[in-house]
Amino acid sequence: MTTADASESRPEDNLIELRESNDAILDQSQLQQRMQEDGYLFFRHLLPSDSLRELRYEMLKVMQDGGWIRSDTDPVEGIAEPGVQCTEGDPGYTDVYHKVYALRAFHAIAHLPEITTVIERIMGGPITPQPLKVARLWFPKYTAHTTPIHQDFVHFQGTTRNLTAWTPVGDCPVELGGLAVLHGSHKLNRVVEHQFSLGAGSLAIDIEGQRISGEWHSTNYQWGDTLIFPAVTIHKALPNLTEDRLRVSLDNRYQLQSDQIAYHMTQPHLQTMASVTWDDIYREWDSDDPLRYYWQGMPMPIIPKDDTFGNKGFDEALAMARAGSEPAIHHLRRYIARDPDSKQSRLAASVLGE
Ligand SMILES: O=C(O)CCC(=O)C(=O)O
Ligand SMILES: [Fe+2]
Repeated sequence: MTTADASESRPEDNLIELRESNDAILDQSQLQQRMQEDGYLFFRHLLPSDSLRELRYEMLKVMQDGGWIRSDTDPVEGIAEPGVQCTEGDPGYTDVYHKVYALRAFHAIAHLPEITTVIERIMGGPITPQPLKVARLWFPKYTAHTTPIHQDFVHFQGTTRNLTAWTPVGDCPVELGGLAVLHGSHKLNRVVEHQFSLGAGSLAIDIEGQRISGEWHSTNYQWGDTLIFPAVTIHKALPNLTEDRLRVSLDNRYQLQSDQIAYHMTQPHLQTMASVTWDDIYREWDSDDPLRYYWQGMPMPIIPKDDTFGNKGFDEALAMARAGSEPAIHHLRRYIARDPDSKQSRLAASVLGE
């Protein structure tokens, strides 16, 4: 996709262009067949760019007011304030993130018919966007914290047939750090072992160690482009290598209304990091807004979250920190900064001798 001389070769130089499926968008069996072949479907300009442009302004204005975007710039440029870097797990991230999370437009995008009709066609029955929506606000050159190689099931659970839809809020060329999928990896048809890592979700797959191979597919994303994949497709984010631009994207999940949902997917994202409630999120919304608690009354059974994956990663971080691993120490310090009295923070403090 991109070329570079060998001296400046980077992992993303070996990317293969995503297969576009706009030509098959109305053809259910073609969509299902391509999903079966590739482990993803990719559509150019699926979401309306006027809605996304409005959303981009609103999101980046909140980030500018929160000190993340240079105050002397137009927020839509997404130019990060020099010296500011934070990510999921940092208290400073959650403060601004939950202000972005309160924007109605951010939730509404996932419900647009442009996407829900396509998801319904792929899944073949009545679907719903899951209540827990996600935004990723990724600082430039903060590459140790790039989302690592993973499968979504370990984080979002419910069923492995759930679909994720990833959309940048703005153009997202490769160097800004878009999403890449491991072509055909869904054919493993199982959740593979994950271990502790920095980056969103804190869990990564060691694909070499597990002898999993394949080609990485990605693209220079444009406004409205949407990548859809099931919860066992292996994927990762590319590093944001730009000088000064923030990467802003959405990843929302969809399920059949008849399928079960894990409890945490009915709650706001990063809730455990800041104990935010839907009433907090909805504070400025109209009281009769149909998007408030829209899932209540839908038939899906709610099941408890399975903490096995996360607990294993945390135990690995403890062991690695004991052995002096800097990323693991950084991870444990975040727990302590967030909530020094939690059980995990006390374990972290005893390992770090703090
Ligand atoms: O955007 C990112 O950095 C991660 C997104 C992701 O893993 C997903 O959409 O499932
Ligand atoms: Fe993911």
